[in-house]
Amino acid sequence: MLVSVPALGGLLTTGCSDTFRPPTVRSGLIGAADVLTMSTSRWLQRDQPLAREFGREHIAPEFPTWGQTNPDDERYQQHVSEQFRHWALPVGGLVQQPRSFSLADIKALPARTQITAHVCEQGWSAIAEWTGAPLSLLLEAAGGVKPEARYVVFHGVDRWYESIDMFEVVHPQTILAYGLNGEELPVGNGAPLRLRVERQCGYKNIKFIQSIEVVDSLAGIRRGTGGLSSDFGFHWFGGV
Ligand SMILES: Nc1nc2c(c(=O)[nH]1)N[C@H]1C(S)=C(S)[C@@H](COP(=O)(O)O)O[C@H]1N2
Ligand SMILES: [Mo]
Repeated sequence: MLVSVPALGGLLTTGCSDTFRPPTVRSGLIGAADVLTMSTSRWLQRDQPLAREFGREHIAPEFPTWGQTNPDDERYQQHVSEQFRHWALPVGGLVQQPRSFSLADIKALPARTQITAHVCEQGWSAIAEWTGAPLSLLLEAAGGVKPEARYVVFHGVDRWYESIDMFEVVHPQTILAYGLNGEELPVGNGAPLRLRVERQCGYKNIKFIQSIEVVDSLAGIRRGTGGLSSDFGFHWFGGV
């Protein structure tokens, strides 16, 4: 019985592109929910609407710092003390021209500022203003992605890792943020660079990004589900 339920979910999305299907599905009933949640969200979002943006008056007086707030890593602490002047972000894998970006390179890309609600799966939410470079523009600056590219994987200094698919990558609000509420992104919130992926829960918004890798499959990333949280049982698709 339990086997047939995910099979039903699979059937519903058979013939649709990967956009509607999670790369991995948990077992049992919850697996059926994984497929239905993602396929339904993606159907509703098929025209890539923006997540709700708010007015300045809704910004929370203090945006929380949560999870890892100051990685205990010697090189990272060195970068903090140098205000990230010598920090660089390698972008590799399935891009036409793998390269590194300094923080100044990233800030030189056309910026996007958005006031959005962050929704943590652990029961809190807060509205803040984020400024950063659209991920799609960064990938373009690396020559664009190769035709077989399907996911972008982010690695954090604290060994956190996450991935998103191309549907999320091309969304205009998917940015690599270096600014929070008009200031430099604080260490507690992931300095110098963190992902904002506004249609997904807190855990997908990886902080302390230290490298980016474009891949055709998530199977080779640690335990194979594409993220630290999903490797430990969360749904890879963290749709809000
Ligand atoms: N590298 C890294 N990224 C992370 C985390 C973390 O512990 N390490 N925690 C996640 C979770 S669960 C949430 S809710 C947000 C918290 O972001 P904040 O500290 O800016 O509030 O970051 C996410 N990204
Ligand atoms: Mo979270």
